[in-house]
Amino acid sequence: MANYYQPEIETASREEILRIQNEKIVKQVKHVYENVPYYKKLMDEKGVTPDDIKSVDDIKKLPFLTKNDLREAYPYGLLGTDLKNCVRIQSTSGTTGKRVVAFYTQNDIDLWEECCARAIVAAGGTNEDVCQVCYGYGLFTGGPGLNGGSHKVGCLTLPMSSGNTERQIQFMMDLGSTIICCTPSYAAYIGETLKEKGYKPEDNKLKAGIFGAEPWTEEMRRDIEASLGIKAYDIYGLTETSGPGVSFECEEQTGMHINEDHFYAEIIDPETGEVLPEGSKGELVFTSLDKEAFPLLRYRTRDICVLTRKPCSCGRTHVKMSKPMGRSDDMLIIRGVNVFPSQIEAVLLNEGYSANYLIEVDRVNNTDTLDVNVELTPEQFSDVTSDIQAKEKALEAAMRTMLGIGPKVHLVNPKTIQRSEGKAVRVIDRRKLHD
Ligand code: DLL
Repeated sequence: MANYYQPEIETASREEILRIQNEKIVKQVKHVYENVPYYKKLMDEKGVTPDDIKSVDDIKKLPFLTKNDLREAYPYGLLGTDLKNCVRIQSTSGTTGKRVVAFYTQNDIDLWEECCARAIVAAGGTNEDVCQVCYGYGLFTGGPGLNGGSHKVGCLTLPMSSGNTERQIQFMMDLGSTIICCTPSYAAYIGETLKEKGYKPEDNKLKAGIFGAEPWTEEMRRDIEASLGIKAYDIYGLTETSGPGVSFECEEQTGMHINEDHFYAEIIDPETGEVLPEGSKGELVFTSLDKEAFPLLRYRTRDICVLTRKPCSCGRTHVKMSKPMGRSDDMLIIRGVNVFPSQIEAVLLNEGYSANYLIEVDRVNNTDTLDVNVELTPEQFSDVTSDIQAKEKALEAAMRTMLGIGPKVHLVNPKTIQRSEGKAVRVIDRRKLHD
C-alpha cells in the first residue's frame, strides 16, 4: 500500500502537473531575466525574451546552462535574489576551479526538504521511524538534505554523518534504526562490517535504505538488501538543483519519480542539444521551476538516462528517470566524491611529474578503489625503494588534499605507460555498472 508525503501533488493528473508547471515557468523565467544578468545576457544573445515563454513547451527556446557557466559566474553571478535573502550555501565535492556553490533562501530549503521527505515516505518512512543519516554533513548536500526530510516526516533523526563505522553500528543497534540513508557503497560496507562482527541481517531493526549520490547496480542493490535485511531505494539529485530529492524511487523500484512540480526535465542529444522524445537515451537537463536563490534554467547535468511516463503501480504520476547510465563528460564518482581526471593531472604537474599517467578505478567488495600510476622521468628514477615509497606517499597526500579522497599512487619506471596515437586513454574504469 503506497504512502505519500504530499498525496495531492504526488498523484496529481498529468493535466494538473502541466498546469502547475506552465504557471511556474512563466514566473520563473521573468524572475531570472530580471535578477540574473548572466542568464539575461545568454537569453539576449539567443534573442529570447520572457514574453516568448508561455508554457513548458517553450522551454526549448531557452539557452542551456553548463558547469562551465557556473564556473564563470562563480561565486555570485547566478544568484537570483539579494544575498540578504539567502540563508545557506552547499557545495560540490570538487575542488579549485570545479567547485559549485549553490545558494538557498529559507523557502528553497523548505521545498528541498519536502522533496527529501517524499523520498523517505516512499521508502515507508513515518513519524514512528528512527532514521540514521550517514551521508556526509557540511557542504555536501546529502546529510543536510536527508536530515531535513527526516525532520519533516517526523522520524527520530540520527545525524551521524559518514564514517566511524563502529559508532554507526553501535547507534543502529542501541537505538533501533529503521531507515538508513547513505551512499550505496557505504551501505555495502556497513553490511560487510555487521557480518564480520557476527550479526545476522535479522539482528538489526532496519527496514529500508535510501541510497544515492553515485551510480550503483541492481546486483549491488541485491547484495545490500540481503546483507542488511532491507528494501533499498535509489535517490538522485545534484548540488546545482538543490541536492538529493530531485527524484526518488518508490516500492516498484523501476526508476525514480522526478518531482515535476519543482523540476522540469528534458532529455537532449549531448552532441547537438536537440530535445529527444520520451524513451530516448540522452543527457538529462533540468529547469528549476521555483527556486529563488539559485534558479538554474536548462541546466545540463551531464548524466545520461532515459525518461518514461509508463504508469506506475505506486500511484505516483510524476515522470520516472532511469538510473544514470553514465556521463557525457569525464567526471568520475568515486566513493561518492566527484573527481575529474584534470584535477589529478593538475596535482602531478604541480609536483613536478609528467602528464604520463593512468587512472584505474575499480570496485572491490562494493568499495570503489582509485589507483593512479605515474611515470617517472629518467631523472626522477631511483632504484632505492624507500625513495620511491616516500614520493608515492607525498603524492597521495597532495591528491587527497585536492580531491577529498585518497588514491593509491604507484610510481612506475620511465616509458612504461602506453603512449597513445589518438586521444590518450587516461582512465580505465573497471566497475561494472549495469547488468
Ligand atoms: O550527489 C546529491 C545527492 C546526495 C544525491 C545524496 C543523492 C543522495 P553532487 O555531489 O553534486 O550531488 O553530485 C551529483 O552525482 O550529477 C550524478 O552524476 C551523481 N548521482 C547522484 N545521485 C545518483 C544516483 C549529490 N542515485 C552527481 N545514481 C549527479 C547515480 C547519482 N548517480
